[in-house]
Amino acid sequence: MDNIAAIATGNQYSELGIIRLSGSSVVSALNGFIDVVDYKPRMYTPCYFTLKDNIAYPAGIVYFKAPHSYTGEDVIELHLPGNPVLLDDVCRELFKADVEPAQPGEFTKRAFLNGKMDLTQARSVMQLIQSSDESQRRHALTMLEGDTSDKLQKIAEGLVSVIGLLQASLEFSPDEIGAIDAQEIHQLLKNIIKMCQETTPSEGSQRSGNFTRVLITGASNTGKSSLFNALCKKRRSFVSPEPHSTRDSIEAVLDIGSGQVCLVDSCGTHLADDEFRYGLQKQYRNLIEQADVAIVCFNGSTAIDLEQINYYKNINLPKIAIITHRNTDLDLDNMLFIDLITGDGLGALNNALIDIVSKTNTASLGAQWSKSHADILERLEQALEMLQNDEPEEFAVTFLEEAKDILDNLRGSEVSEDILDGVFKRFCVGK
Ligand SMILES: Nc1nc2c(ncn2[C@@H]2O[C@H](COP(=O)(O)OP(=O)(O)OP(=O)(O)O)[C@@H](O)[C@H]2O)c(=O)[nH]1
Ligand SMILES: [Mg+2]
Repeated sequence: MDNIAAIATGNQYSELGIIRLSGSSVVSALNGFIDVVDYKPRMYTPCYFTLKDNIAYPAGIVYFKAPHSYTGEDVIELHLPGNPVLLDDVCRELFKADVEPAQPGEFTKRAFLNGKMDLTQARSVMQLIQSSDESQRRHALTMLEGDTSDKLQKIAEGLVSVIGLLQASLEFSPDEIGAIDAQEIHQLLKNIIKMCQETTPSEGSQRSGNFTRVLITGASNTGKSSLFNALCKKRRSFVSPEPHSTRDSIEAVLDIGSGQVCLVDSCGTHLADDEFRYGLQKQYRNLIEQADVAIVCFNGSTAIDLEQINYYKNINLPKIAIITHRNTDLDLDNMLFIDLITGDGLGALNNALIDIVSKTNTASLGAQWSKSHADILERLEQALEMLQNDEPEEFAVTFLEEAKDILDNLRGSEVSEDILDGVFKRFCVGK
């Protein structure tokens, strides 16, 4: 595959910045830039990186030779001083050579395609990058370590053997294959159900419902609750000119025409300068973690500071910016003006929502995992009940095959490009 590169360490000033490259010819792609050629895999090699201005920056490289790397391809980590401007310049120069900018999640996608991890683990990488609270981080880590993947693998294997046994008993007479003990099949299925129950999704990953979650967020007093009420056509959320009037989030199922979404009104985003605000901020982080789409409100009648603008830019979700109160000359991606007193602009927002939701791969990892887990368990229990009640085995096989399909989809054993892209596009670039 083509060479790709991205800044792996984020856009902040720090002692060290890392650009990660992956591809079949990253070694030669770096040749003109660094002053070392003979470096050993998995060793840190100090070097100088020369930009077009002929300034040689102190650098270092760590080379991971294929297939012993994160992506399974040749990977080079280029260590440089952690200055975002310098890192951007270096990337720009690399992109003029034989290197393409990495798409969000592309490193992990390549790892998946090269058999370095299964889809459950890849999704966990995404959740780990996005996780803000400790229980979510632990959940992501357990899956990443392959613990859950191993269990899912065992469940899948168990299912294949039970389905195989049942199909054999349907297709062949006992004279041909010997009698298959019904009790043995029941016991096998009970073991699978027990294994499945033991892989219950952790609390941190659960959330209500399985609709696309549209979170209304933004600073205090920007009209979030007014917008929530206007969209719901009901006075559900408390509106007041006082800041911080919304504290607990409020949810409503909303029909946007193309389907239903779960709309969430939330507390304002605040700097954590006291315990009360810290509590709200923590709550908000959980909400954004669970959201699939963000509507970010800005109050056009007051000065919109850089913090709010950066907040919008940094949200790693499909998003819409809404200017309330009064239009401004602010220029953000996907921006709409809405007058919540007259209702002007609500139709345009509804259309924008239909558009963005149709492109969103709805369920976040937690929701998808919770839902799939419940669906699998339900089908396994139904199949067991049928077998125990001596109902026709064909029906039990149908339920077991459905459970297997859901499991395969979750593990990525049989996944289409579309689903893959949906999963990987929500990573940040550099992972
Ligand atoms: N003129 C005008 N006033 C608005 C508009 N939207 C909201 N308001 C008023 O702005 C004030 C704050 O609105 P809220 O909807 O409570 O704002 P919020 O973002 O939910 O605020 P918090 O929950 O406190 O963070 C209320 O007095 C609203 O009536 C608008 O588009 N135009
Ligand atoms: Mg409010």
